[in-house]
Amino acid sequence: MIDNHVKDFDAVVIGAGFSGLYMLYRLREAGFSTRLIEAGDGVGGVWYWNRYPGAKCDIESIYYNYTFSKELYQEWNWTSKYPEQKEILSYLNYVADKFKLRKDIQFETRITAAHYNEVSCRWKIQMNDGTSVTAKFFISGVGCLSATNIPNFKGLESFKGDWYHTGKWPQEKVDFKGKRVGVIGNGSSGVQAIPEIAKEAGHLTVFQRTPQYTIPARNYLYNPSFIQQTKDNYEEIKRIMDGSPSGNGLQIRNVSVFEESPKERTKAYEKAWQEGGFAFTSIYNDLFTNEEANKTAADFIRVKIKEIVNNPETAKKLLPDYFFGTKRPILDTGYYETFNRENVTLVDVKNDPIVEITPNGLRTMKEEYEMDIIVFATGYDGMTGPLFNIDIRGKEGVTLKEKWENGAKVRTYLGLGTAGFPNFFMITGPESPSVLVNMPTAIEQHVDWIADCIVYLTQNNLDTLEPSREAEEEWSKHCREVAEMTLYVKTDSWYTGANIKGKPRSFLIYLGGFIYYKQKCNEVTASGYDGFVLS
Ligand code: N01
Repeated sequence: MIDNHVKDFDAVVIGAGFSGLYMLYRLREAGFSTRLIEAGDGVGGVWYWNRYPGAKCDIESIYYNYTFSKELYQEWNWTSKYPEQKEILSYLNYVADKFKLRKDIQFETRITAAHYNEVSCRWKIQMNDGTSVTAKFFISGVGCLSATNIPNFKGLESFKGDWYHTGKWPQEKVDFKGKRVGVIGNGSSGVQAIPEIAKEAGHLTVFQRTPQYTIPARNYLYNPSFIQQTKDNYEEIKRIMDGSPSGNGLQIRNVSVFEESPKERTKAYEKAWQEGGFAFTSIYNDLFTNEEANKTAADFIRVKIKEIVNNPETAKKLLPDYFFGTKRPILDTGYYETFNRENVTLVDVKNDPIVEITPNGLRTMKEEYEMDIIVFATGYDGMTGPLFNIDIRGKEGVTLKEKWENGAKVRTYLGLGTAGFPNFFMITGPESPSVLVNMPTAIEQHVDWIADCIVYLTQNNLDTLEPSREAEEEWSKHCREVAEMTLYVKTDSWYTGANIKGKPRSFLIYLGGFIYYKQKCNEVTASGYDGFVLS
């Protein structure tokens, strides 16, 4: 039970996902009084909210976990290569229990505002229940993908059936049996949910705006002896995660597409396709920087789609034409095959846009579809969305939204902090490698950096730390320059903010590589926080 009488802390952390739980653990171990505030009634973050059918992780489970505790790594047994949402949620509950974290977590409470007081050098944090607390350090673990995007379709309130967003799925099972179901959206969430819903629904209509490239996951159950091996090789697993550019053991083969003949390429793509997983994205080193190189992988997948999908008209609608991998690559279990089912229809809403939700379903320009349930797999206002949902104000009462010009001019130093907001830290914030690295790896690195920084400030009797304007200008410029060298910026996606109507377009994920990024963070620490202003 939390003690509601305590109103002042060394640190307040938002969100009980991978980030917040480890942040709480590190700060408590270092002796700081810490309160973690969580909107849900349990721990888990995205894995608490994303309970939709088929939800699972697309990173191998032996890498999709914390490595800070050898004991924890020895105790936990993953059952399959790609862990299901339920299993990850159990893992995070296990972590919360093992390290007795719950006593410092205030559940079912949402932080609405956090204002910095320049006189006291403390943050005042306001909650939706009307209460407030103060803290020297204010740390965001809100995640990159927690602000759901429900497109503003006319008439949603008139719909007589049930509707759900994949990222706010109810705890109880949704019964699709015999129902007419519509799924809007086919990103990672839609591609996972669609095959599962199709198995149960009377009829499923998929409303697709942009076709997607997806690669078979080919998930399988782990052999217990394999899991024992990973435990015996804990140090090696840690080293692999630390030393790989994406923090998940995947190494990009240092070979250009053009160094191999078309025949060799097809063989390499086919081998990776049969193996399943993201190995497909790591076969060549220029897939995401060279348009012609990219086209070879895209063409391979387009051929696969035509082979898998029986109806040529449906297959044609499913063929993507953007650069492969510039929207997040997806792993699937029977996605394209689902469109061979008699109870599944595909509607191309780029050519026949959704006009409105009606009491009985949904109307496109050309047709009306009757439905009992609508599933919004329409994604998130990524990166800045969760931060802008809180009224965060730094020096002189300037809001984060104002400083970042509503997203048009985001400026951070290493994605960890932003000038004018002293003692405010972001775990996997904008302009850090975040979602393009295995999240638990990126999170552990950020949390360790932040915890070490707070210890340093305390040991040196310092009150505040914030990035200098020059350092953040330089870092943001570097982030933009690296992104411009890739094909990512050429595609409309949530990475670029193009998925949200009116959102300024910017690429807020650092693409210079996790290894270089970590080195840079370590150098900053070693230099006594070069690029930060300390007082
Ligand atoms: O969201 P998305 P997501 N009318 O933005 C469509 C992570 N994740 O929840 O492409 C019609 O990718 C939109 O169409 P378009 C992962 O990082 C991981 O699926 O914009 N359609 C698109 O098809 C992922 O990238 C895991 O044209 C509309 C879909 O909705 C991220 O979360 C699992 C529309 C949204 O796709 C987000 O994935 C799940 C409209 N008005 C999520 N608005 C794993 O670990 C949007 N769409 C496996």
